[in-house]
Amino acid sequence: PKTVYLKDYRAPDYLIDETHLTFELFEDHTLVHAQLVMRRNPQAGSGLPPLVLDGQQLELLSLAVDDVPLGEGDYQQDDSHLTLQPTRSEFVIDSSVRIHPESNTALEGLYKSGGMFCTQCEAEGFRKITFYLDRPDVMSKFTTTVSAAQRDYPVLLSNGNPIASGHEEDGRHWATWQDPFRKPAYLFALVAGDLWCIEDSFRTMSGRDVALRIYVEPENIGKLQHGMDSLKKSMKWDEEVYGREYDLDIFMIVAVNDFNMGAMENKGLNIFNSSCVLAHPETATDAAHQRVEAVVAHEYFHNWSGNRVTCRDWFQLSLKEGFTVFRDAEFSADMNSRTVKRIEDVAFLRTQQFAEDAGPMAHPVRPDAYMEISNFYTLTIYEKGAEVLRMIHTLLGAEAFRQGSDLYFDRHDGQAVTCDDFIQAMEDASGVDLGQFKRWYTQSGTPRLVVEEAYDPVAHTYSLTFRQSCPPTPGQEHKQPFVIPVAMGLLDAHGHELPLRLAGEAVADGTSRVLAVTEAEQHFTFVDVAHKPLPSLLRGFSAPVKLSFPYSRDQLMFLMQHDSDGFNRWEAGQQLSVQVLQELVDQQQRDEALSLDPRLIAALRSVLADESLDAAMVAEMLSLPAEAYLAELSEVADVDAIHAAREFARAQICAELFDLLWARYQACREQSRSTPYAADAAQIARRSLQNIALSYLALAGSDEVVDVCEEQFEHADNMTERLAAMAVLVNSPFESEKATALAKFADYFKDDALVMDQWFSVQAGSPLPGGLERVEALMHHPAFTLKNPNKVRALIGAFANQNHVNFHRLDGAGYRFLADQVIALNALNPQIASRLLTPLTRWRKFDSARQALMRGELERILASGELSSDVFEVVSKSLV
Ligand code: B3K
Ligand code: ZN
Repeated sequence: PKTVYLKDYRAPDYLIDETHLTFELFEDHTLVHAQLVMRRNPQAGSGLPPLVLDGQQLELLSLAVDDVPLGEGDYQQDDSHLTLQPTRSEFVIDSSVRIHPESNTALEGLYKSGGMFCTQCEAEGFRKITFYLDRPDVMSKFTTTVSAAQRDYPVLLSNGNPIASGHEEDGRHWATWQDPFRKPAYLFALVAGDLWCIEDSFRTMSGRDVALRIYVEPENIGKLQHGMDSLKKSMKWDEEVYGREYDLDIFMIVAVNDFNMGAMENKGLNIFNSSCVLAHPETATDAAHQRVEAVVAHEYFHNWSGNRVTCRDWFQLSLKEGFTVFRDAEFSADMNSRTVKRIEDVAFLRTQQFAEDAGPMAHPVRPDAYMEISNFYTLTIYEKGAEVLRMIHTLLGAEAFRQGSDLYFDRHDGQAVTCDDFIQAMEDASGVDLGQFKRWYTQSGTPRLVVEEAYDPVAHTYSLTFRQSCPPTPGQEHKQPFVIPVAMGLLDAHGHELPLRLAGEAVADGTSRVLAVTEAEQHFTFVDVAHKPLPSLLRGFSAPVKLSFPYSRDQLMFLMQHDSDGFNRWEAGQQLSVQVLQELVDQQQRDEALSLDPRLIAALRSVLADESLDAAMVAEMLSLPAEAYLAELSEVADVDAIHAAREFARAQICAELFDLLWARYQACREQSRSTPYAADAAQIARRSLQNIALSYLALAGSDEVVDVCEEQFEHADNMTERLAAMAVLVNSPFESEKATALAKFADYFKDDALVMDQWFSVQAGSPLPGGLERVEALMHHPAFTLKNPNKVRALIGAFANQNHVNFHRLDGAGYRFLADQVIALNALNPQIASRLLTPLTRWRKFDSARQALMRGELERILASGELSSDVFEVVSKSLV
């Protein structure tokens, strides 16, 4: 595969003003007729260069230009292009091709999921449907006719509005859809199937009524209400917060079972992985409900940030993805608990994206080269991209940011643009120079920010010195300083916030402010500071950096109690836990008896005892940093020592705080029993406290705890409680209770694919010995198939990503197993194969024995035969 470079970008030679498509769907093939109304792009030079259309795996049946059929000598074809020589600057191309959705296991282009036809075109799937200029800067008006057997495919959908339909005499029927908005081909969608829908409507801010429909296979019709509620909330929020109104008369979502990603924002016809839109209290956890709300919002928000204004090329992917993740995160924060949302997002970013930034696939938010664009739908593009947007929001303030986004949407409506265009709009609206800030788009790696303090008791000044640096990443040895917004405050000995006045300022300006660190080394001096304060730094995680300040454990306990910033209270607890756990890891490595710093217990005791604290915060504070996060923080991750240390700490917490945990558990469970389920913030908070308490209690191993576990498993009216109780049993030594629970669960839910995914995941994640053998056995379970991405993620993905001790077995069997699955999937579904590989790419984090084993498996994959560009790129870059 060859590398594509941003520097090689050229505007398209030709444009496609209109695209008229006809699909004839059959069981053993599909015919696609495309009529493209084309013209020379006046912005791309003079003369008539050859026209090079993209096309892959297409069987060309006929081709004509301006109604004149072309013979074989009139065009050239290779495995991914069709080239011909236009003779006029305006012309019409007609092509007919045969494709095979029924055998498309890559789930890209047109494919079948169960009994329905559906599409996934982003990024480059449309070229597997017809010959086209498959690039986002070619925007066209689409008219689409779909014809299929009426009995099996009563519902025929595409983008835009339905404009005609009819019947043929042979049991077939057809429908024509027209999308009035010009769009790139990656936003094209088609669905045909035996689907039911729920319907609702939304009145927009200008008073138009929009029909809302969510389509699903009939057995899932009862799981759509939460998705619909989420959609209506999203539409309202985008009007209120961004002034963005929906623009078509109809908005549709279709749920499909086989889908590579979460969902896709096709214009007017979003296609969703069923896991991201179906939700019912009895089958979906609170986390799943929140994910549905977030993904529905995300795809809906793309209608402006992505569809009305799209990307010029795929290097600009974060233009739409980072922005839209930032938008959906703010939406979720407004709908639920802002602090808890931020804690979850930061924990995820620091564990996963920081690891990506430190690995062989590290790339900037705007990459400058790729082999396979599908590999660049990454945590860096999405999550770090969202952090970059959040920093702009922080630096500009909410009001100027909104003016900037208004300007961006107005200025570029209907265009395909770049990250620079976005920044320009933000600068023009705010007057703030973001020139240096743009390094966040071009430099990869996670910056380090080392902070030192100095107090002068005579002058009453307090200075903070910031030193930033960024480790080398592939292709980027040296980095220039970033603009790092540090939200901060100063606490006095009573935990009160001090007014903040920097040297040179006439008056103090509030008690929390944002310092912009722009130099490699920079000092900020506060004046009028009567006593030495304690700093609260990087409030709300105001920048995606690794900040270090030499806090003592006592200072961290103080911040846990007194910081006015909820995020930083949690963060202080995490830092305390990290210090304490790292000490245990050291003890374990030296073969010493483990001894837990009692201050951690004391801190958690006061958190647990404080009934006034939000239950969600209590649950978050009780959660020790994940093994993956501890691994990320280590120079060389000792997975066994990390696991032993963390388990030891958990057991101590259970032993020392049993009574408090028990009391809070019982109180929560009692409320669960007496209140009907709702997926609202208060109940979600309560259940998360209840479930984490139960997971600690179970470590006592006593009969009373087994009893409450079984009670919760049997009698809960919702999946959040039932699954948590089952997970606790699965991770316990109570073999017979465990077996009973697993069997009952599987028997009851065997026909519900999404519930069985959870059943697989819980077992795949269990750190008890023998994990690999259990996973291998589950691969033969009748509900498992490699062809369904959700199943692959639930079983293999959960094992390799969440079950560190078993996956990193010293004999390398975990690595060998993963490599075998990657090799099998490479032929079936390259995108899923390549994603599954991620844990092996992190080999540099481990000891030399594991490094050799992991590299060995990467080399085995490389030598295994014909590799997809997806797998080749990741494996070859990982071995460099
Ligand atoms: N834009 C899609 C991404 C699909 C990419 C497939 N390779 C999902 C989203 O971010 O909304
Ligand atoms: Zn997106």
